[in-house]
Amino acid sequence: MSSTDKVIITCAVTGAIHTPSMSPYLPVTPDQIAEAAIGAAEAGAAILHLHARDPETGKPDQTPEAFEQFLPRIKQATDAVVNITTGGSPYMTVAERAEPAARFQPEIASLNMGSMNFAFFPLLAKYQDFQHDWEREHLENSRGLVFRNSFKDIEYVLETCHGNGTRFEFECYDISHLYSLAHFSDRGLVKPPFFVQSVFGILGGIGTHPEDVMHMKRTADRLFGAELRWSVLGAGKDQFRIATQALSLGGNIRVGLEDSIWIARGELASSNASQVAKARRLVEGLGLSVATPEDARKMLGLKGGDRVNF
Ligand code: KMH
Ligand code: ZN
Repeated sequence: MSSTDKVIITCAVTGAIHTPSMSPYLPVTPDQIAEAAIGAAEAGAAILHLHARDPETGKPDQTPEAFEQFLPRIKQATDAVVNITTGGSPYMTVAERAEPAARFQPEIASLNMGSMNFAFFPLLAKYQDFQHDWEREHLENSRGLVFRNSFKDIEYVLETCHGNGTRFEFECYDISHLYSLAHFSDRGLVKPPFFVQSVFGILGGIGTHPEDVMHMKRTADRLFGAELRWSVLGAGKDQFRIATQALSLGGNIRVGLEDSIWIARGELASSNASQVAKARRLVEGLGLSVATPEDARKMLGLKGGDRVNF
């Protein structure tokens, strides 16, 4: 893995897993998403990983029109790197999921590296009252949910973004996904450096044990060597424990309400910025420094914030 004492903090501000009834702080409207993203950038996030939602119901909305409501505002207010999801929600088709990244040609788009069960129904034990009808179904239906990312789907996203200069956050939820990324590298369809986002703790993916983190790192190091730019995200309560382990191993980290609505045990995060500020304290406490957006652009070989289409 390339070694530097600069750590990229990514903030994923809203996502498509949590629902409005779980936290009053989950950004839902374009104004809330823009404010959350700008606050996260001011707190030290170099990269903003973005999803959109329906402002009335909070349901994930992957139409370009939904993203158009906040992308220009974020670009005007910050220099942070904008990363548009192509994961959208696991309930959507890959064609729907790829549309916003194809249209707005961001510096980074996420790219999910394998098909898997993607389950959040155990949250039903914790939440009984919902503000919107879709929320209960969203959780319940995840018992049968397969997040489809076949080789054909991955090729589709690559082809759709081909020629736009968009690079990728390769989301790897298991060891096999690293091998799929190596396959695309062997075919010359993806180019180094490889920004690998290792995801721990999704039911259907790898767990959150320190040995899981080590195994992911060792395998990624072996497959990608000096071309690896390794980042981690821990889902839910394990977010900061996994971030701390990865920091001590030379990794980059992702936080944000997409992945965890908590700031401490039993305490909701009142903003994305509060999680970024905590991440910053961890980084600096270990004698490392927080990468600026310009640092992140150099580390990941990005095209520049002036070459996007929004
Ligand atoms: N919430 C992450 C575990 C994407 O946007 O492409 C999954 C994710 C997928 O971030
Ligand atoms: Zn996402």
